[in-house]
Amino acid sequence: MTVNWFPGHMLKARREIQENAKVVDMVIEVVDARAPLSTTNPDLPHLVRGKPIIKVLNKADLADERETRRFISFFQKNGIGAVAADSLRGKGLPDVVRAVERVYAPLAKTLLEKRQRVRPARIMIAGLPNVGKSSFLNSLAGKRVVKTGAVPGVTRGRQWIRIKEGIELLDTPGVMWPKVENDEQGTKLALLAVVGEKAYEDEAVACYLISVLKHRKPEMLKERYRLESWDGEPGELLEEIGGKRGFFLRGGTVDLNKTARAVLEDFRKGGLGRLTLDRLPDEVNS
Ligand SMILES: Nc1nc2c(ncn2[C@@H]2O[C@H](COP(=O)(O)OP(=O)(O)OP(=O)(O)O)[C@@H](O)[C@H]2O)c(=O)[nH]1
Ligand SMILES: [Mg+2]
Repeated sequence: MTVNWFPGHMLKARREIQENAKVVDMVIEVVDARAPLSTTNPDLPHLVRGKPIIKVLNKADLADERETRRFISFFQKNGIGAVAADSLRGKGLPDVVRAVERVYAPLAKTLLEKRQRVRPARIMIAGLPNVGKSSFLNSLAGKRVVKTGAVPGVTRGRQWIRIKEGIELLDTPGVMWPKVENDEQGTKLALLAVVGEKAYEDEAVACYLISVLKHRKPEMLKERYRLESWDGEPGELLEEIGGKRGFFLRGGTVDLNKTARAVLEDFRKGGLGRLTLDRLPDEVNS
């Protein structure tokens, strides 16, 4: 029997997204550009009942630029508007605004045809923990933050932020929880700090990272940690890294746990360069 364990706060967050979706015209789903598929929650379209979704591939500054461009055209080919962003430096925002306007255009046209006033496009942000929802919201709102106040009626209590003429943003992003389909995806989520520290072994996550780097950026791995070669198994390389860093336990064995944490921190801070973890579906077997 599978136990369907779903804590109360997760249920509440889901319900909130469902409720908020009713009063918005579209949803911006923030994903991590380093793993745009693994940080997507496949339930979102269902939760928001088919409201248009625009994907923002955030933290694009940490992802491989070429891979990001390929993911964006992949999503676009599948009819999903997608834009790359770096919320810390405010990059990609004009593209986001254009994408919003493009999605809203047909809705605005319908309103005009019905001789109704075209009101501002209303947007909700949603995404997994730590993908950068709040940073993105702040950078999109920028200095132009105008809380337009609670709107009477169904939207009572919700705060809207006027982004520019014609676009309003719900001030609280919806947190989604990941749907972990397999071990590799879970490991990627741990690497990106989407799932908590306790969910995965640091050593296993660091070894996964080393195996990816060994395959995709061996020179970088070798140089960064001054390795003799990159031939070894990930566990052996981790041990060599710890030795080079002087992370020893009493008795002289390498402190693998400390080494793993240092390597993970290195990656998360961008110290290992740009790296995209997900592969496009057509690349999986290549
Ligand atoms: N390099 C880089 N870091 C970013 C970017 N956006 C956010 N971050 C960092 O990622 C971390 C998480 O950002 P938040 O904006 O708090 O993410 P969130 O999705 O709101 O997280 P929760 O509220 O915990 O769900 C912070 O350390 C941010 O500084 C980005 O575009 N590039
Ligand atoms: Mg937040």
